Amino acid sequence: MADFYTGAKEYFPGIKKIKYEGSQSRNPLAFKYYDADKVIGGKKMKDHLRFAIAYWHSFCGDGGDPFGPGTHVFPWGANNPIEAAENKMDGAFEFFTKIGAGYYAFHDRDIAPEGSTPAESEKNLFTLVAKAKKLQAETGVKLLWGTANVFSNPRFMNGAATNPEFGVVALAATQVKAAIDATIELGGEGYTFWGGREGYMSLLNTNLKKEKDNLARFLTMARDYARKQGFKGVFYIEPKPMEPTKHQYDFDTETVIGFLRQYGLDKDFRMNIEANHAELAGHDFVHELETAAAAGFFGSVDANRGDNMNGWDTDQFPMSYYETAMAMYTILKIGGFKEGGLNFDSKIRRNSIDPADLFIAHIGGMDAFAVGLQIAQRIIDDGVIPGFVKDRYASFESGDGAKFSKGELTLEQLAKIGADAGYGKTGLTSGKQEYLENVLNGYLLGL
Ligand code: XUL
Ligand code: CO
Repeated sequence: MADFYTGAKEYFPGIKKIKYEGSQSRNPLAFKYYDADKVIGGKKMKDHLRFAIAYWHSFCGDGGDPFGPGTHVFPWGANNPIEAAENKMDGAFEFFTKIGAGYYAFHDRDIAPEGSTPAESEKNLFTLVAKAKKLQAETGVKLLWGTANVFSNPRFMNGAATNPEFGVVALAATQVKAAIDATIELGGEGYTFWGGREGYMSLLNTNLKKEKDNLARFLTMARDYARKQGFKGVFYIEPKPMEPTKHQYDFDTETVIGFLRQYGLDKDFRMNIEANHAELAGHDFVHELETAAAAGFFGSVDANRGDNMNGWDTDQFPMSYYETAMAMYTILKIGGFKEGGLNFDSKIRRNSIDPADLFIAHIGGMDAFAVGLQIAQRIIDDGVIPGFVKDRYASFESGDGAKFSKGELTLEQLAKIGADAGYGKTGLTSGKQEYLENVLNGYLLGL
């Protein structure tokens, strides 16, 4: 029996299941570092990393950009849009099983075409959901999260939940309700809200307060509906500061946490952090992860990277071991993923047109996180970096410092402690950043 799924036709012929061959391998279609069953820190790599494939980039995006049409030719040829969607789904599950990813993620419109009425759109969606359910059972691949595309169709050009026209908000609801139903039907572990066009281009035509109130009301309704239908998973908000609007309401993790708390949504929603979005907000990827983790809002990751030299969402595949190590260190420190995972919200370049390129790109991304995981575990096991950080804050562990931490001091008492101690050498302690960077570089070089 083949160790991968194929439908009636094999869509990636000549490519077998991708295997781990080790760092010395020169085979572009083999993992060099991702060894799914290898145990790191008591857990298999595959269970740490929980890789997911993004349906939209891998099977829908055709390489088109504002300057020219698509360059990626998909072989899903069919007599009608439903048949094409079914073929595409066969191709998608063939890819998931050949690359060895345990999860996938989709928007409603990625898997099924829009119909001419909301009812027909929903019927189309559920035709494909039935097929996905069957293929999930056959292959063991699971749904990390589902979502609704309420930003591509021109009717959403002024936003979905934040649209100034109530009628559009109601049409967005038809999609979100159906996408929640689809996610529940497929056992999805999460449901994501990326705020597509929820933001503004100009305050001259925008009632910002009303739009944010409406967004919160919409999210509350979606949460209540999903819970009523028995959804036990996590709701994610995916922060992004700009693009497509000039100012997205879900700007970054801190902004979203404030929003969730303001509107009483903080119990059900967590963060889906995308590396490239973090960069657009002027943050490192790891800053966003650490910020979410510190506030108890860490959920899932959209794995990709931007380009330092330009300011838009390039959605390139992750390849920096430094970034993946820092990311995995934060994730390991809080005990790893629970419902979330590493979803490759990444796309191959417009000029990467060989069928193998989609595999090569994912292999590189999976290897990069496998390296990052091992470096992160090394940081923890070696203890030098965490030990340094622990010692740096040791003065809060005993005496007056401990009293301060427990909230047992007033400002007057705190000031008296300072005054009694005097200036002396207090505060003149090295932060040793360069030393710690050298230690990390040593790990990255395998020293
Ligand atoms: C857009 C983006 C989306 C979300 C899902 O920048 O990241 O693909 O991940 O809607
Ligand atoms: Co994303």
